[in-house]
Amino acid sequence: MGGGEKVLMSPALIGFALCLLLSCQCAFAVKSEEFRKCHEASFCRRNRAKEPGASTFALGGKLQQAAGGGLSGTVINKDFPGVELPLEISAYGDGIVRVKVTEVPEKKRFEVPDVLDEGLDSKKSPIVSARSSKDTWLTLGGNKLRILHDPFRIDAFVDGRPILSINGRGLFNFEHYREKPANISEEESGTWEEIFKSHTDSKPKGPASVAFDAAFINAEQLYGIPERATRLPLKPTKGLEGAESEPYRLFNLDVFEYVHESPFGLYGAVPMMMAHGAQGTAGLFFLNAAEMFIDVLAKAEHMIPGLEDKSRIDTHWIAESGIFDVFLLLGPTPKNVVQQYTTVTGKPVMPQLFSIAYHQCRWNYKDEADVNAVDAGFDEHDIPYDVLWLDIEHTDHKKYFTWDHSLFPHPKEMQNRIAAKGRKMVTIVDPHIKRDSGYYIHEEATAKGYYVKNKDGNDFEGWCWPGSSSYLDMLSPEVRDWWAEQYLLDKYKESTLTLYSWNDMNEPSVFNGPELTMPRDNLHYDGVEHRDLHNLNGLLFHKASVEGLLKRGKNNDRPFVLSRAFFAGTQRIGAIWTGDNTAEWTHLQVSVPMLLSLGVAGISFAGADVGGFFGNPEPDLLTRWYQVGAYYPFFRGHAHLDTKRREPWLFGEPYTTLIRDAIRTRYALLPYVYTVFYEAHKTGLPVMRPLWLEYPDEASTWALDESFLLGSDILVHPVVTKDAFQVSAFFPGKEPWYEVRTGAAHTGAAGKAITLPVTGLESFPAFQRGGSIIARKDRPRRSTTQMANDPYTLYIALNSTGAAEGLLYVDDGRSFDYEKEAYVLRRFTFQNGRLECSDAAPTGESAKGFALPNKIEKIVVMGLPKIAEKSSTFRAVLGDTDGKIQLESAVEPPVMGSGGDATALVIKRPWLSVAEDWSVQIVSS
Ligand code: NBV
Repeated sequence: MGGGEKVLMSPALIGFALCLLLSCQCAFAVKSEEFRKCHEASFCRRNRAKEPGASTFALGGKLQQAAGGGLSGTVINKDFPGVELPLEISAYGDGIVRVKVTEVPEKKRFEVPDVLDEGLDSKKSPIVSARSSKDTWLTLGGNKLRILHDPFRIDAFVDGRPILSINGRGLFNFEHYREKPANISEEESGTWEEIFKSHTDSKPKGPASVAFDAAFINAEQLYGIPERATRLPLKPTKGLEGAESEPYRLFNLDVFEYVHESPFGLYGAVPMMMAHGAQGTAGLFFLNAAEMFIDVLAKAEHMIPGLEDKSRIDTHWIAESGIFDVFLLLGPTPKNVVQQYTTVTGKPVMPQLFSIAYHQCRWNYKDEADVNAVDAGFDEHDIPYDVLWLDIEHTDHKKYFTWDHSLFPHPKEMQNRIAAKGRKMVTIVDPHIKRDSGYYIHEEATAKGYYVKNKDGNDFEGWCWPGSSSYLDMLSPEVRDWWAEQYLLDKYKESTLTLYSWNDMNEPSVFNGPELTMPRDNLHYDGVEHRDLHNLNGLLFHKASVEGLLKRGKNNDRPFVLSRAFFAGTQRIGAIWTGDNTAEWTHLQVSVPMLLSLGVAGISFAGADVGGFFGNPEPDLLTRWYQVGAYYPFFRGHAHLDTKRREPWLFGEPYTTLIRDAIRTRYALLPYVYTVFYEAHKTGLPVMRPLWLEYPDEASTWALDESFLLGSDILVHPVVTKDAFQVSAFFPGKEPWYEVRTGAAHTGAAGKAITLPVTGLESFPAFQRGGSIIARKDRPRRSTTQMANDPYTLYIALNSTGAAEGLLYVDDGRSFDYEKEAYVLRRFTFQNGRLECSDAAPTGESAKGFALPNKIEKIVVMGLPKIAEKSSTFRAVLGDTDGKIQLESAVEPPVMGSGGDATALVIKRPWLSVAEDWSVQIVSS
């Protein structure tokens, strides 16, 4: 037990009770009183109650040029003479500024490791500064920063316009470590010991909070700070007429049966916010992994001197401990902000192709016969899938890296059988280690002292699935390295190279811990308290597992590990999902804003359990979920142990056909989705995007979060209500959008949404942008492996000038060879009836060691003017560089699409090679 806990029941009893509670299909949802509110956390209470102007902090002296670029100085607290807090200001180009305030190194204040991109330091740029008696001005290219000396305040200006002000309201607070007073006054209650429910937090270091206000000048909407099940635009929590609501909370927790509309923090945390309005976009990233509360204010009541006339949205950030380490992201566009943020925390991984295809999961596929039957079921029903998952019941008594041989007597043969069909498997590996003297992982971890300690320095014991458990201390690089080795084929017995991994419960979930997690006074590597790193815990575990697959990967495979907990920077490590949702329409609805918010905060490779984890979806809900899920970046069906079986063919017709169509649509679009992932990997732009990210000037998009874009070229207006007969659809931009299923064209209506009919369950509104060219693979197959050599179909969606353009990225779909330029990036352009295919790889880079044999089997041109004369003949003429005709292909005349005006011209079997340069002219005669 954590030493600080008051034991009311024996751990065994608590564990048993909790296991029962958690594994049963309970009729009630999350109990909000189980989770700490701001007023129950003394650090939040203290800071939230502060009146504007309360800050007693000032700049200590002159800012100096620091070694390696940037400036350094000190910040002082006028209430505590003698306490000097080192200050560092760095710039990375002209769009990113880092302001860091900490304590002297001897105080060992925790600074979050493993989040910043490794190359960030090398991007530091010099700062020119000019000082007056009141302030110091810093110039960063066209942008400026003003540091006010007293009170300490930072204002950022882009092209002369103020966009962000830190401590303008005077709420900056940095509680330095101090001696424990002999008597604790009532005012200080909760600062040196704090009780929540039956748990006592010993708080040996006392008050250590870090807080500040940030004003986003001229912003209209705020987004970000995932993860919570709520709308994308952040609603105000304070300054509202009537009652205040809870501030947003960032504290990674295993929230049992979360509800669909709640500001509660869920399994992961990214302390990054983006503000957008007519004058531009700005962002803020607070690198701090402690528990955090954030208020968004409805009204700007307190004037900021010098910015009195500016409209703004105020926010107040309050962290329990750590340091002030804030990155200002100066935009000025939403895309710039995401790019700046991912310059700081790293670009998303490039996934293996199989991992963005369809995954079939369930808690649990019971045994080998079940695995074989499910695998065969997909083939019998002609439904593609790539990965079959095994949940905790596959292990020997929840000892991860082992097999329950009574259920899975031949794990290797099973994996190989699945692999022979070109598919993969995933097994779950949770972070709680069963305290069982016969379990090699536990024995070694104990002997080597690798467990997180309780406040008294003994191995922490908590309760989780295996019963009494301990937790590896992933803050220690040595422990991570050791953990990674457990994935080696000779360590993880009966595993194979086609087995990948899944880390659940890594918040960490501790059934008998405070708020179902680890006591804050537990101790990690180098004496770091759990409170300091809590939100980083999941990332560290995820990272160690990924390192395991890298160590194992003799064949140079890109790793794939799905994690439930995450933090800023997780995008560099792998995929995440939104945890235990419920089979209800509201959960299908909220999955979209949840994933959009993650993308805004850099985490693209994410999905929600298709079908809903708890409960039994009606067949129409399941069908709709597949239709939406086919456009999630990560696409996996999953279900709770106690739910009815729901493999895609179990509901009969028309559902099997409709689910098959949805999954096949995803497979057909994979070349495009993979290209979008490549763009994300290079630029940081999310795979799934809110409309305003692509159309920032269209104010009507700023609050939209039901519709979304996949990349820039596919727009989805998902159907997320029962028996829907229409959806409200906003078409951004001025160009037409073509329905993916029918080719019917729609155009925006001057900033207004239009009503689109939904004719039945088969009708699902997804559109291709006019002006884009998308390469698809339309032949239905069993899995991505069988699609490798399939030919492409080009879908050319013309804009109003009859032009279109698109990219196609291809590599081996599997290895890191693409980093050595073994890839192909092709550009397709269409203008004046001429389609051209050319190289789009940066100069000097091209397919080194990667040959792309695939041909184009069909070209569909949408949006040509209606041809009255069906008898007109068309020819597609392929000329070589000298203009000689190489090939002539018959062309089907434009056919009417079901939208009335839509026309599509189809060039059949041109058999053009994607890897070669060519052009085709469409000629009518
Ligand atoms: O491992 C069992 C489940 C898993 O299926 C689910 O996806 C996780 O989010 N796990 C949670 C623990 C049980 C939750 C009730």
